[in-house]
Amino acid sequence: MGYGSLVLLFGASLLLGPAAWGAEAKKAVEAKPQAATVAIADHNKNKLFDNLEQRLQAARDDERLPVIVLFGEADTARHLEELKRHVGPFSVKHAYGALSGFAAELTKRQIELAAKLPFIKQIEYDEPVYAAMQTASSWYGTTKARQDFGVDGNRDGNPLSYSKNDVVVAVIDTGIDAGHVDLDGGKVIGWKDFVNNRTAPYDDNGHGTHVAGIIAGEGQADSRYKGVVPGAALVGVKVLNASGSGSMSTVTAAIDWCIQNKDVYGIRVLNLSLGTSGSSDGTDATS
Ligand SMILES: [Ca+2]
Ligand SMILES: [Ca+2]
Ligand SMILES: [Ca+2]
Repeated sequence: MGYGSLVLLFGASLLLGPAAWGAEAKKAVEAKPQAATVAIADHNKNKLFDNLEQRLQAARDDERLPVIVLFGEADTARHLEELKRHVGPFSVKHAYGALSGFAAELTKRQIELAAKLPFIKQIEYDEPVYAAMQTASSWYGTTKARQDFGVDGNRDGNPLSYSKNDVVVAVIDTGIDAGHVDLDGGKVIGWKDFVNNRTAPYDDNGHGTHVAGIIAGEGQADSRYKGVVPGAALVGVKVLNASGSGSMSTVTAAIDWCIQNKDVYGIRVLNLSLGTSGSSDGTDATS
């Protein structure tokens, strides 16, 4: 999955306004991925994605590789038990719920055995992902939408308070600093931390806070940097660590969590300002 395809798949571009480049954003951009290599797709339809097959060729039989496995039918728990009976034990990193599948480190031998089982749909290499910065400007139409139609994200009647009845955007990133002057006052109405399992919102990198500010910043620190929809509420989902990096399986776990908690927080939009090397054809687990 390339950076561009993430934006298209999740509609993130609609919410990314003019970039305010700060030290935090620069720090994140320094961690950008290398040039694209192998496609994130299964061209020869043998259930093994190209990015995984390339690594399998170079791996020893007992070497462990991080993978994302999808099942053909629902019920992750039942298929996981069935798979372990066939290929032997392994520890699960993420078991998905809205999606039928999981992420884990499997040996080359386990992967090759799994690919032959009928209930396995596909196996992908779990690509590392990196924070990225969007340079969208007014030609995305965000300024015009606000001016012409009064689109500001507030939908619960009070532009100064935030609830699940406002437009709610889940920011899947490094976290959100909910004490920032432009993001405080209860704007962050939900939080999930897939990196350190902390229960209160924080951001140990700065990229997620920067992105959250572009989406929904109140503009109190500097009115020139008011967000695209200052009345929107946010849900922070931390998938990238303090260095701004993570893995595709964790991004997928975050999307899975957002879908399962969509009604709890009124989530309407997912924002993923991150990318990886390689381009997907839309059949990978994250898509
Ligand atoms: Ca293949
Ligand atoms: Ca409101
Ligand atoms: Ca404020």
